[in-house]
Amino acid sequence: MRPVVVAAFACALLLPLLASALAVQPPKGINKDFGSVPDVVLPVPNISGQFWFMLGSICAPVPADSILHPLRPGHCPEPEPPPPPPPPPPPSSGMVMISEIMYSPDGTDAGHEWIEIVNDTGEPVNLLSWKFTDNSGDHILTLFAGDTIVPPGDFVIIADNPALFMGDWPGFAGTIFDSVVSLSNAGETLMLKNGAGDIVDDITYASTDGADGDGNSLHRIDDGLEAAAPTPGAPAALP
Ligand SMILES: [Ca+2]
Ligand SMILES: [Ca+2]
Repeated sequence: MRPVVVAAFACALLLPLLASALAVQPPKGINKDFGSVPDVVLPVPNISGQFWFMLGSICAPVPADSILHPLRPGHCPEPEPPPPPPPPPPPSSGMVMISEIMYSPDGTDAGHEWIEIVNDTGEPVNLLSWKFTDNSGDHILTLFAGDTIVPPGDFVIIADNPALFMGDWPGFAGTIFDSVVSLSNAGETLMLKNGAGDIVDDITYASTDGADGDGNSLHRIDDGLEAAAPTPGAPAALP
C-alpha cells in the first residue's frame, strides 16, 4: 500500500478516536479557502489542539487565521461571489475648447491679447505638443506656469506675453502657456490642434460680436459668442 494511502487511513481512523478521547467539540465550519465540496468533513484536534479536517481522503490542517462558516453536514460553504466591478468612469461629455477670447484689449493690443481654453472632457488632458492656430498659422504652446496636464473642468490661458498678462491679471494663479496671440480686430477663425495635428476645436469671431476695445472679452456660450467682462481662469459671468 502506498504511503499516502496509509497516511489517509491513519488520519481517517486515528484522528476521530483522538478527538473523542480529548472530548473536544469539532468546529462548526471549515476554512472558506477549501472551496471544493468534500464527501467527508471530519474536524478533529491534534495533540497541540490544532484542528484538522478531512476532505475525502486528504487530512488537512485548518489554518490559524481561518474564518469558520456554518456548515451543513458533508458540504462546504459556497465560495463568496466576487465583488461587483467598479462603475465605469463617467463618459466624456464635452471637449477641449476655446472658451474666451481677448482679441482687442482696452488699450494697447500688442502683448496683451490672450485666449482661454477649458477642458470639458471629464478626463485629464495633456496639452503637451498641442498648437494654437489662427490666420497666421500654427503656434506652439510653451508652458509658462502650471502644468501641461489640465484636470477636468479647469481653464488655462494662452497668452501672447505671459508677463504682461500677469501684470494685467495679477490674481490669476492657474496654468499659462506662452504662444503667439496676435488677433485681428476684424475677426478670424481660431483653432486648437492636438499633438497628432487633429483639429480639436475651432471658433470664428468677428468685431460685430462685440468686445472690440471696450474692456470686455468674448465668451463661448453654447455654439456662439457673447461679449462680457473678462473672466480669465473662470467660467463666464454673464449679466
Ligand atoms: Ca488684436
Ligand atoms: Ca473665462
